[in-house]
Amino acid sequence: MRIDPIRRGALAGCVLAALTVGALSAQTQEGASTSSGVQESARHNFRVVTVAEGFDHPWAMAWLPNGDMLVTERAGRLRIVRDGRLLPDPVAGVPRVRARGTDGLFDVLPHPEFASNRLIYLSFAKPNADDSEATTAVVRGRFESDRLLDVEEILVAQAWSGGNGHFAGRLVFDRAGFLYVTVGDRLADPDMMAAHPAQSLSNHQGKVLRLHDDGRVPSDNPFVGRADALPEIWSYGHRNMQGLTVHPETGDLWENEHGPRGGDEVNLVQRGRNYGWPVVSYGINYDGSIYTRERRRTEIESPRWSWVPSIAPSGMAFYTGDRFPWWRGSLFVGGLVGEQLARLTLEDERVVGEETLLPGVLGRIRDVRQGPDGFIYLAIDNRSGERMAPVVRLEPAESTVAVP
Ligand SMILES: [Ca+2]
Repeated sequence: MRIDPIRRGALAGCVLAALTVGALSAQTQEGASTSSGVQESARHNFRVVTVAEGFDHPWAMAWLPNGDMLVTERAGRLRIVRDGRLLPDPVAGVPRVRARGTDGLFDVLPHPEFASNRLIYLSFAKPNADDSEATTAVVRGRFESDRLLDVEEILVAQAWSGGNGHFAGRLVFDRAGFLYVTVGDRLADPDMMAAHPAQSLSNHQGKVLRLHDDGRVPSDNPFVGRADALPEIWSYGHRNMQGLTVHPETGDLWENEHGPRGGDEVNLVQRGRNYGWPVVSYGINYDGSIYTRERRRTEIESPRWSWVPSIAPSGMAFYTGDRFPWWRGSLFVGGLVGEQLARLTLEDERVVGEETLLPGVLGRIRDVRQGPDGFIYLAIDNRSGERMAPVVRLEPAESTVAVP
């Protein structure tokens, strides 16, 4: 199937330092076509290539061992891209979600041993019986013949609210096979300060949770056995965490979260720690009022990076592939409001630099992943004036890339 290149109009506003019309990169797989625009950056020049089009607010991407790509759509559909083609029918068996505003179906994550157990995990906004409230929930099911079977709820977070927004819902497995789930603060009022639910261990609002793969609570979680705490909690004091990933070398857990007006954060998530929301923040209220002037406090973890003004960070991935050797070890973060791809460089556990890629070029970027082919995949939330959005990938513009 032929896939149209990124339309030139979508490139308006970007800095195109060079236009190269020529043969596809030798690495380009059959079935993908390339735009002619070469994007320049500090370390690599690259092209944006459309992988598949026609997604309605894609939220997350994942790959199966056979090469299938799974893509969630916010309204509650799980889609399959097979051999470069978006299959017309969504996967059956996905639970009912509350799809309102920016809420709905969120992440998709295969089990680390998917090849033998065929388990897929989904996070979503789960409505209650009369749809008056919702919370973040996680199911898993067996993926057989393009359907989800034996779907079971393994988490219904204690984060119910009648309001929309701030479900978070990112999922990741660490190297030891523990499942981490981000649950947002559900937009509780920051003026509550120390009484804010994100600062209380008696609920799941504004928490990173750590579970066994079947939803059971690991006995070595930090607050197990405390009467005033829920045992699933791994870290607290978060706001709305939209990116979650594991460092490829250290195995550490990294997340990003939306601040209020200003104060988006990248955090290294550590066991039992408090990340400060809302008592310590770089941000202010959307209306310009101030709820805290505290930027740091010794007992609270400071962000490893922050954005003022906000870019509204989204999916996030460390790059480890061979396609872009100079980008190995960089942390890529999508921007929604910021309509960009941030490349953060690290030294040990510190973020030491940021490069902004694709500013205003592709629209709102919802998810960022490294594909099994070593290309960097982006799920575009939407583009101005268009209802459907693509999944694209970045490919090196040069057929041979110097190795650092
Ligand atoms: Ca914080």
